[in-house]
Amino acid sequence: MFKKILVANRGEIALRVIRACQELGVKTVAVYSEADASAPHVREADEAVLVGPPPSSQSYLVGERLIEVAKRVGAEAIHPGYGFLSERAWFARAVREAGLVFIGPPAEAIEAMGSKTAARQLAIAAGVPVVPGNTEGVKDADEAIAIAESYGFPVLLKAAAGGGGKGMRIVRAREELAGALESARREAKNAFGDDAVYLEKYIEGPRHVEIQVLADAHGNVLHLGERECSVQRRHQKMIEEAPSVAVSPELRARMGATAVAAARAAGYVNAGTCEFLLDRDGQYYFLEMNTRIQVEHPVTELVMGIDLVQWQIRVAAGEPLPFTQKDFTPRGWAMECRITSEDPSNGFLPSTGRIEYLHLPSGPGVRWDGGIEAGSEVGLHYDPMLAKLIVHAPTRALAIARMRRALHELTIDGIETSRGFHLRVMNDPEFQSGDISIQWLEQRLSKLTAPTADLETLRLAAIAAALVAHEERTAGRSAGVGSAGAGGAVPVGEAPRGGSALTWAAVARREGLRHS
Ligand code: MV4
Repeated sequence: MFKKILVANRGEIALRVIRACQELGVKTVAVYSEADASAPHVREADEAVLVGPPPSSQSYLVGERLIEVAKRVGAEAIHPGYGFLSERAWFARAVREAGLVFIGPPAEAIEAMGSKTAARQLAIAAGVPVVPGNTEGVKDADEAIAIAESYGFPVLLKAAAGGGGKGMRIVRAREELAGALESARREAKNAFGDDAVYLEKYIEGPRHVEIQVLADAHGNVLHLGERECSVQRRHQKMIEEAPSVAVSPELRARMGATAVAAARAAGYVNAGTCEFLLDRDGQYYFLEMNTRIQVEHPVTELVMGIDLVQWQIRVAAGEPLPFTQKDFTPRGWAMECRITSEDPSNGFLPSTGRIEYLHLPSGPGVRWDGGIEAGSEVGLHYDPMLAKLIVHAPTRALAIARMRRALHELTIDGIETSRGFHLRVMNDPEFQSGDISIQWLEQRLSKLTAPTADLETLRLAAIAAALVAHEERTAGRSAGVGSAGAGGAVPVGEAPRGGSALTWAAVARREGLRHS
């Protein structure tokens, strides 16, 4: 096992890696920008090195400097987390050439999956189902029209170098193709420096289901089931769960075997994820492979009972996986809400400021993977994701009830966050039914972000809430809001149906007493 690892990231994932290392008895070295001098990941690591000014292009993305730091402090390996340098093949290669271990897949596997057209070719060769489409960039509009007409409209133009939805255009009729091709090329060129665009049949209303894979350097490749990631907005996932209501044990086994075949074809080692579209008929199509640990990995950890980040480190150190495929059957239901510094009532505008007060949820089945604390300054230099709230329960209905309870326990003062939005999703009957697709959130957004009451009603509620809280404080006893008839008691062991489990009065009481 390594003695010391450099953590080339910040925020919650840097802390997540540090925690894994602490449990493995591995020393950690944090790196940080000037904006992060007092960040929790800096304090929790055994050592920390300043690597540059706030912009990530001058700090967390300067690979050569991070490698230099790793060598200077005597680290043997670098964990890149997600984002930043995690999927840059040149960085994985530079780390290896410096005589260090990159805790992730080989540079060649990152490269093989980095180009979407190359990944499609590799998948097809491995017998992995992909969406009907071509596997090379289209020459011109005439060729695109000919290909599109062979599958039928609608089709989707995609950037060959792409990912994350950039350079994508839905084309519903032949007249639109030439214009869409031109704008997709322009966007792809700007985003990736490569204007190659190819074409796929457009799948309407699918789910986004991904399979976690884990591979060691001894030829063992296993899958850890699926994550349902359909609840997303503009290609940003908001809520993830494991398992998926749409995946039976039989489908899980088939999709899992497909993901393992794709990983083997790429020479994959370490943790990775195969993304699929799952259509309404239960057909699935490989989209791409993410060659990193993902934000949503905790839901898999909870239902499979394994620490994925520790296993990333162990397989990077050469340990063989001691598991067989039979060891991985999901137990219960896990759900994750991404807590972001965005204002849902204002078009998800990023919110900045100081976290004045922070109260974290806890209790049975609750996990908080965060990178913030009271006093943290939230700026615009980095991703707005502050933390992840993850729950685990026996069933999906109980996981939703537990998430609702945990979201009610959470207080973040000083900035706007996605907390209230998540509460409304948990209370949404369509979300509760599980009948969702990748379009669901955007179609439902106006209902989920509409003001709940007019301003005058809110003002009166706030005054009433302050009075209730004051009354209880000065009376020096618990009035028990429930006994006054305003509380929302929930029968033990039951998932509350519809509506909110906690009324304004109960919330006021908790908040009022918490701050006193
Ligand atoms: C698709 C698709 C429908 N049909 N491909 C979006 C980003 C990239 N990972 C692939 N994406 C899609 N590819 C075909 N042939 C719909 C999407 C898509 C999507 C996929 C996963 C999660 C969210 C999405 C949101 C919009 C579109």
